[in-house]
Amino acid sequence: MAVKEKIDGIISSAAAGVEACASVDEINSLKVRYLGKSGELTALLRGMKDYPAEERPAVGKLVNEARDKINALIDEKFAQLQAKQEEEKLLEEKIDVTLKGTATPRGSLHPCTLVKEEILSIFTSLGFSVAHGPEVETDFYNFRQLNIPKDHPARDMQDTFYLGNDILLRTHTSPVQAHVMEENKPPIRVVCPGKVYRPDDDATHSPMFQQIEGLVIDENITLCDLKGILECFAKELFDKNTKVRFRPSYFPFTEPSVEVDLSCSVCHGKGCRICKGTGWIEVLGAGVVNPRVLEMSNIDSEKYSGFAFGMGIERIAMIKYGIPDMRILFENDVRFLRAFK
Ligand code: 2NM
Repeated sequence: MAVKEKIDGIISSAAAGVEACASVDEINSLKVRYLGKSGELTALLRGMKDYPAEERPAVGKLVNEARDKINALIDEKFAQLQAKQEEEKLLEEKIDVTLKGTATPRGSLHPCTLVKEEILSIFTSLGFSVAHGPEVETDFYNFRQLNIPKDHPARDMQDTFYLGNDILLRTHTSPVQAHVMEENKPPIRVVCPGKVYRPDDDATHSPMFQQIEGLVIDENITLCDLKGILECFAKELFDKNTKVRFRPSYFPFTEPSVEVDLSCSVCHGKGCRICKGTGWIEVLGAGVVNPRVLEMSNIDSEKYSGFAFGMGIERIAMIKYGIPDMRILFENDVRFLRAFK
């Protein structure tokens, strides 16, 4: 029967085709070619009417068997190729989880931040709380409330960046303490850290620097309490043998006012480069709060008295770490900053 040979021919050419397939795409197009609408087997079924009626069932059976056989070959090859393709993809995408990672370099705290945190921790351990306030202030809180009226010569001590007629960048953190006095009743024990601004710029002055000021108000507070607290602070910040010396000075918000020197922690008073041969380093300004400042904040100056002090954080960092030029603290040269890791 010629048709059987023809069908066998189709099967063996399909089998050879399947064998030669190397990808899932190729097997898919082979499937269309042999089993699709315009395939040879479909053509045979379409031409069935040309066969004598008694042969048609046998031809139909042969075509169906051939279709099943080719289908099975294709399915089997398809499964093989798909498995192979998946395996290749897995190999290609393989990652070595044992490889060393790329480490992100860790930063470090700025020396001024380290010094500020150390100073705050000394004062909080002495019972002080920490207060913050705005860097943009009014003339009232920065000056007048602190007994520095307009056109007073004391204003020349603190050259000022004005943003408007009565608005300025605070020149010290004292306005924070003015707010604290206004909003709280004594006893008050507070330290105020923060950025302050003055138009100076040289090896020992920056137009922006940081301060910490302290304020204590209670009954019977005297200059002795100030000295005791500052001695305790100095011994913690530098070393146990640090001595504190007061020299008379002037601030409009304190009376009496003092400059506070600490014995040089480098040479212990013998005289060196850091203390310029004097054995002492000027570190703070301080004094007994002027009663007028208390009265302006509605605190009864007959009943209460207080002391206040202020220091520059950059200056303390320079002393503590032996930094000769303040500008180094603002350059953010990583070779310098990394030394504080
Ligand atoms: C200093 C020196 C002396 C000070 C005074 C006040 C306040 F709010 F009580 F008036 N706060 N800070 C003060 C006193 C600050 O810095 C060198």
